[in-house]
Amino acid sequence: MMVNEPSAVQPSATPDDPARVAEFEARIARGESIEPKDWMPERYRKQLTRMMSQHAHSEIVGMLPEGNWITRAPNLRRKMALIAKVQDEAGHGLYIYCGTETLGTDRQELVQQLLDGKAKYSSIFNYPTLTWADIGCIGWFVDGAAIVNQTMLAKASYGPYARAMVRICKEENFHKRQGYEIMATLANGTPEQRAMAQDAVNRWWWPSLMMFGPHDAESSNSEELVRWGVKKKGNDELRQRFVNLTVAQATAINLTLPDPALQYNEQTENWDFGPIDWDEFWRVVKGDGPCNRERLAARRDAHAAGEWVRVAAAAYAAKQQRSATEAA
Ligand code: FAQ
Repeated sequence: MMVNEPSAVQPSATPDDPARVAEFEARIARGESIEPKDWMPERYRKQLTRMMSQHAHSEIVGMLPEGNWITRAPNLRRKMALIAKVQDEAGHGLYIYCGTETLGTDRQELVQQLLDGKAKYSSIFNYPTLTWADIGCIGWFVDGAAIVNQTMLAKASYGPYARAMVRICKEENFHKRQGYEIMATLANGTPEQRAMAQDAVNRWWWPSLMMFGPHDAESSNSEELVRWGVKKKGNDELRQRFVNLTVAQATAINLTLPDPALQYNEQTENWDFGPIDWDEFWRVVKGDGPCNRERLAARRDAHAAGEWVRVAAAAYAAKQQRSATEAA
């Protein structure tokens, strides 16, 4: 993330009418879906725009580490699956940008914020994909974590976001399976393939836990987002759910999660895990991760290379408009 400090949404200058806020919160308490034309507090709109645009940017930047391996996939079947996956991520980004537009912010403006290094995207996409096993690990861990997080968001109070999440989660499930299958194949392969799989697990495990965001006590946005039904669970609960699910999956393919403190807790029925390196997390969030600069440079290059398409599309639309006016 090429940004400076965490920028929690600022309170809006003009406070919303308390009676309308109370009515809005009563709707949320009744489990009603908030739709684009409904009244909503300005801060709800801003918080959603912040979170959804970060999510959309993550999907688009998230194409880069995997796209990097399309030409090097080990066989045609793997190549086809990977192309489809990367294409799906582009689709997810587009649904979510469209969802954000329903809140009144143009996609162009959001993309510009990303290109200017002013917008956040998920920390996980600032790590390099060094071997083919990294592609398996992204599907297994990163899509796995995304499913845990987004299954909850599919029940979010804002209708367009929740509906986008339903479809996205279906596709992420397929992505996770293709990743886990790659890992299972490598783990059962030659000693070199096994070592490659274990090395990828060692490098991707902790950054995947960071995807869920800071501990709840440090999470500046959670309290408000949970109150407004956007987040249904806090960061820590979702991270714990991901750990609980993943331990058994690792055991099934004889790979070891790189955490000596990982231990089943009979009382809580959770897998306890060791401390996360939050210094590393914030370094990456603030723009100083292993690939932050490379990722933004790639997005800027892609945007510049696509300029002619935008110009052509605008010229075509203008021509269609002229023809329609002349015919009328
Ligand atoms: N990376 O107060 P909180 C995917 C920031 S999609 C960077 O807890 P919040 C699919 C946070 O923005 C992955 N920054 O924040 C795929 C805030 O800063 P701000 C993306 C992070 O919003 C797979 C500050 O820290 N998924 O993987 C991160 O309540 C494979 C304080 O944090 C989503 O975006 C982080 N990991 O909770 C694609 C899901 N964590 O804005 C391609 C939707 C926190 O105040 C290939 N988003 N920060 O300046 C969410 O669920 C939430 O936004 C959280 C963060 C949970 C990410």
